[in-house]
Amino acid sequence: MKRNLIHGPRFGQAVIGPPGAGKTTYCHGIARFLSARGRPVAVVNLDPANDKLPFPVDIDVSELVNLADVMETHNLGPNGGLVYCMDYLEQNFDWLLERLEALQGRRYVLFDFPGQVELYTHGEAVQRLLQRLEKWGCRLTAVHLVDAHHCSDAGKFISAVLISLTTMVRLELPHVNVLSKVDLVESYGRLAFDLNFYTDVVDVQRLLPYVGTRSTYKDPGREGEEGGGREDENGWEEEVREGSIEDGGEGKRDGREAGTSGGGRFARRYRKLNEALCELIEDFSLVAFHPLNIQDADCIERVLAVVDKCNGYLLGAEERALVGREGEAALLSTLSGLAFRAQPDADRVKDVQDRYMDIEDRDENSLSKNKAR
Ligand SMILES: Nc1nc2c(ncn2[C@@H]2O[C@H](COP(=O)(O)OP(=O)(O)OP(=O)(O)O)[C@@H](O)[C@H]2O)c(=O)[nH]1
Ligand SMILES: [Mg+2]
Repeated sequence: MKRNLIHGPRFGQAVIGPPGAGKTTYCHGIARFLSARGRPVAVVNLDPANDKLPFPVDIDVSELVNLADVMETHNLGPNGGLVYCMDYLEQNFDWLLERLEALQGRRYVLFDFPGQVELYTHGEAVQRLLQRLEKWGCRLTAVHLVDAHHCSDAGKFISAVLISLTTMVRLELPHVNVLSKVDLVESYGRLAFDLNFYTDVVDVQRLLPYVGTRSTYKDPGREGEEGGGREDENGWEEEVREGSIEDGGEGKRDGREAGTSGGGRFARRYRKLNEALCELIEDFSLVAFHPLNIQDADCIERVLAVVDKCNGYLLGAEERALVGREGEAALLSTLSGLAFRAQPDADRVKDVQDRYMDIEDRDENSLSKNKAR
């Protein structure tokens, strides 16, 4: 540990997020971006389920522990197997440390974590692993990716925000939430609000009238309206929906498919649950998202600027020497606090929206709604 600190801290990112959110692609996109700008970088695969890596990495946890072997040896399923693997990695932390110390040059390190959400919201191995990396002298920002397609389903978006919040609170690291694949944000339907609404997460309760519809684009004039259908034996309401933009105006007959937009028992409970969740999210008021398309250099630059502010990378060796170790710790805590709650710049989000959302033919029910905020 001393050996490392003599040369100052290392910097990096713990890249986390649900399965398929784009973590591996992010690590390699960022690595390429930084390398092209002359910043030495290393990618560390910490996902033991990644048996076929789509990109080369500098350290691969599969050399220590591999999910397929663990499942077979211990007769575990994929989830239990992954929990076992992360515990094993944490117990063999020296294996990782040796490899990190052997990396040539003082590289910026990108850790590609597994996607299983419970590892961050319930488990402790990842938390402990991150604490040990920090003690070793690695200044990490947790970069939490959430797939932008969640924006097209109010219930899913609320859940995704809740997971982001729980992860922030549990990991206790400088934290940046990223709305990944923003180029595909409307591929599952038009959004009810403009992109700023989803990135700022300021007034999430406004999503409640849309909870239970497949797309968030729904006439909120129907808010609170009892569905005209009847409940099935489980309390789900079967209803014939009026035509909507995603079914081309034909309407669909199936309460489950249409979601929980009707007045069935479960639908009402689901809405109440979401009301409570929105209240909780607004009480904490910690989550905001930075939009990213990993192919878009402009987006990458903006995300990196926030991440670098969070982990203190923007402090040069001279600034660090000037304020001393204690001063540096205090400054870092202030910086990461500021970045932790940083709302993405509204004009910049608007730029991203102009690039990736079709806003031409929206009517007064959609985009204009959150302009008055
Ligand atoms: N259009 C678009 N696709 C993306 C972007 N980022 C990632 N993808 C795609 O999303 C899919 C999943 O990406 P991965 O990087 O494998 O996601 P992951 O989070 O590592 O997935 P797991 O390791 O399985 O949890 C891949 O097909 C990527 O090409 C993006 O910004 N835009
Ligand atoms: Mg991956």
